Amino acid sequence: FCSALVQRDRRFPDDFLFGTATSAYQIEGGWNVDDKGENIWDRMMHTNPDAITDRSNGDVAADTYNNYKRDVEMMRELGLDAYRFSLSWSRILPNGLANKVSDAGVAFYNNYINEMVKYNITPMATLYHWDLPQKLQDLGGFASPLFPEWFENYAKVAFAQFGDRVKHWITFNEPREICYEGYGHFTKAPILNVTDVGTYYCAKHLVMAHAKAYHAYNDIFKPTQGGVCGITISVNWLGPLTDSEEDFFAAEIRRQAEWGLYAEPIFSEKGGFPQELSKIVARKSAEQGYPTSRMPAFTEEERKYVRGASDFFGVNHYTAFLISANEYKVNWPVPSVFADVDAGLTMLPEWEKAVSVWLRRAPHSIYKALMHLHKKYNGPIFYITENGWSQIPEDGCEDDARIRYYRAALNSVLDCLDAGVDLRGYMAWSLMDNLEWMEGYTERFGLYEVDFASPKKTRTPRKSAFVYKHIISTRTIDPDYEPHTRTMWID
Ligand code: GBH
Repeated sequence: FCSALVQRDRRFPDDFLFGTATSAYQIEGGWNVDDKGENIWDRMMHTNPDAITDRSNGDVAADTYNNYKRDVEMMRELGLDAYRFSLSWSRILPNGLANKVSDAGVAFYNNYINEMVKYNITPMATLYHWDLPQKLQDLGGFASPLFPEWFENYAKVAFAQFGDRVKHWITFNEPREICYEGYGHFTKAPILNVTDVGTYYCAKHLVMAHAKAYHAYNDIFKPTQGGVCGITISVNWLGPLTDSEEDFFAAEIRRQAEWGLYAEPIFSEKGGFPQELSKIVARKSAEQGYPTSRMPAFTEEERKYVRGASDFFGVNHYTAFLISANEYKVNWPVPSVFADVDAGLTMLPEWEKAVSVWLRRAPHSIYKALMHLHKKYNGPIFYITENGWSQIPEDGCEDDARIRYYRAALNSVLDCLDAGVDLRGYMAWSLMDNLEWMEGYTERFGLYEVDFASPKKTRTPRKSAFVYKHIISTRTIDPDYEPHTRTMWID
């Protein structure tokens, strides 16, 4: 029973959506064209360049603002079914609030979306991929209880402007990265590092904002537009290091803190924040002298409003970590989310390393993560909305490590489909090299290389682009396929 043969024979369904993903700030540039407002990444990168590995910023990035036709041409070259991109809030609403809609901002996205639709590429739009209007940050951002209202109003503008063509909506990209990294830590804008309550306050308001946008779509737009609205959560596989009961419990608590905070209120039957973690935080908060738990509660009404408020579960998946109750601990600030969890984490040395410190090719990690969610949340509809591999710029276009990664990942996707997981699509991160946040342009995730030094930001397909194209067109993974040319074509 030869596994290579089994793999060769397995097919992706014809209606499975193969795509790639990007986000506005990472590719668009045009940071101050027309009436676009300033966002928190514009502000942070301009005022605090030392925080960025190469002191770069997204002022121009891959200049998709001027190159969107070339981007769509690349989608056609790859033969993509779908493309996931994000809308820049401050490009559409320069004032952050919905009193004034920018004609130029709307025109840009209309052109971009129309170009995709013209070539039968399904647009999948993320409303928020980390670029909050600076003014709303000044007013408290996600820590403000007004945030859900601001977001709902922005979402309604987007649904009204683009919903005739966009049928797949994602409210937020990666709540964990927004809330933990931006509010509870210092690895994403607005680098608040409010360790005790930042993550938890943000989580509550983010989840409420998601639910408000979802209900607005459901009540006002879905009846005529007929699309779906979900959320994308980063779910790396987090399993126990050993078979001990302690490690099992530690892994569960770590999962609750990493993604349960955002998934549990929306996808669990009961709703509300994860139970064990809530208890731990409540107990520690009392010991630490806080008058109430550092993790805010949902009222009964809120719990019901949020529970079930999603048409699908978007998963960004990259890697796996092993969790230990006693080993590999670091000195987290006290109090903080990961001090609340109080567990250590590690990766195995035999897992192949990418350039990003957090990224390795961990075996079957997609399968483990999705099977876990599938069982826990009673078989929701899934999309994998990101999955990808990084290299240094100097590694160029012969990216065999990325090809190994994608083949393994997609094989794991086939395992999920065989096991009955309702997985409808897969978006590779990323269509092209882009601004990798705090790492600037030093880490590259693209199927296409971008020459950032060239005036046109020239895009060149890597070897992995040809392999992905072949997988999409044949609907199978041929482990021996070798592209015979490095010249791209459109089928
Ligand atoms: C995604 O996040 C993002 O959605 C996307 O914008 C990004 O370009 C892509 O990944 C590649 O990074 O610096 O060691 O503290 C993926 C999940 C989790 C990856 C947090 C970076 C930072 C860890 N991210 N992680 S560290």
